[in-house]
Amino acid sequence: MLSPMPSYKIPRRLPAVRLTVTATAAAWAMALGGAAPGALAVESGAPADTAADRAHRDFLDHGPGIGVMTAAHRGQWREAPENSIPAIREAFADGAEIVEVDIRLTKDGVPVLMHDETVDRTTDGTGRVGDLTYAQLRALRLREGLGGRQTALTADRVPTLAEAMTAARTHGLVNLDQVWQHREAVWRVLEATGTVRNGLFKSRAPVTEVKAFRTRHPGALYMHLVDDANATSVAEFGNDRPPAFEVVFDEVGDTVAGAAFLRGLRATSRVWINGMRDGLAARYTDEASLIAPARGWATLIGGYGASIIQTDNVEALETYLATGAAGAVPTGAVRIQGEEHVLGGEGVAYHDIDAGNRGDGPGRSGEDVDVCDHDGAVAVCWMRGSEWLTYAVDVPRSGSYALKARVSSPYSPAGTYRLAFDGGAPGAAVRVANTTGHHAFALQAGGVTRTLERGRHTLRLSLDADAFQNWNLDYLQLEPVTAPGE
Ligand SMILES: [Ca+2]
Ligand SMILES: [Ca+2]
Ligand SMILES: [Ca+2]
Repeated sequence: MLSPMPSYKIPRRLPAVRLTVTATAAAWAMALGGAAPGALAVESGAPADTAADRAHRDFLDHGPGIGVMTAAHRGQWREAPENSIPAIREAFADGAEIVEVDIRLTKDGVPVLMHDETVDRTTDGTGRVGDLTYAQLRALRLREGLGGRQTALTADRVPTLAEAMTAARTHGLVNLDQVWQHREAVWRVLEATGTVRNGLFKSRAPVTEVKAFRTRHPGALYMHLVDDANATSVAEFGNDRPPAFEVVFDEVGDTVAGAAFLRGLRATSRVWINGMRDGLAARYTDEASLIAPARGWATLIGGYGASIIQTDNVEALETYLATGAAGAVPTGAVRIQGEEHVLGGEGVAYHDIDAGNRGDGPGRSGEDVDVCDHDGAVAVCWMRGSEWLTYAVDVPRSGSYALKARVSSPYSPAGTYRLAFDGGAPGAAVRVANTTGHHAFALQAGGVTRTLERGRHTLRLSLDADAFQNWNLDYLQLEPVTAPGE
């Protein structure tokens, strides 16, 4: 893919500071090499500068030296149910300045957080949000992560917008998605909760409608969404441009992905680009970033001028912004890509139960192993009972290694695997846990530790024939276990 323009500077920033009460002052003092700014402000009698104050100020700053802001898609759903209060808290704690949430109205007109039209995916209930009263909705329990019918229930409930805004008040901004048609009701909630400075409206509505809203509520933060269908709307703002534009391009050749167009936006506003899926910013995705930053975040920032990135991987993006590295192999560890199996064919190097590559990813020519490309994550897919794969593993240093696997599956159970080294007997079955989506990869500890000598080993991964199997393998990882005192 082409990098479209002379590069923007990729700003490095301090590692994310956990927003826990006990850690904040000390962490800032350590990070800055001095006293915590909050503590100084309190001592001098000035009001403390909250993370939300800083996010509000940063959002309105489009100057050349600005840092990149992180927006957490549906909150930190890797640690809590999407669009839940814990997901909002965890996103901010993990370093996001902005949390994206989706708003719908209940039958009795209460704005609540829910992405889908129905509650089926994310709760233990069924039906349309608009057909349920708030009391009915509140009786439901949210499922973990991205939900799904086989995903475990939590004790968390569907939050109201008022609860979400209150949770964010001192921590950061809230990108209010799907609210434009209810914008006045939403505005009233922001006023009532004292969170006018936290709420970020967005739409791709006609510019006259946007201008009327911004005139009526001069304090409202607003971002305008542009793609090739409404690229001309930018000019209609004249000299009264919003502080941010969300740019969506499914192809690198789109008008809105052009260098001149993006330079024009950057001159007056922040540029928000999405990394969650293919087609939001061509194929520059979160997952591609984890393989090589140039395939995602580095190019979005350096080439396309992104100054806000919305992500499904807050921690990895924060690490990238702090260090310049993404998806790095831990020191001393060995990563074995699932799709990089030994060659040699069916029955020799692997066993795959149906001919050819059933996946849409870059399988090896003439081989039957199924390889999928899940928004940039290249993984073995269509994994079924009785299948097996072999790998050549170069161990750099003799010692004890813990085995982990980066996997995905929306099922409970998802499946199991066994590992055998150097022709030995397969080990105990390792259970794959539901990650709440085929596209939701997570590194899971296998509970297996092996002592391995330095040098090349053969590793065979096999799936029991008598167990349910429907999961995807991005990679296996051997991580050195450090003995105490070593
Ligand atoms: Ca196959
Ligand atoms: Ca298969
Ligand atoms: Ca892989």
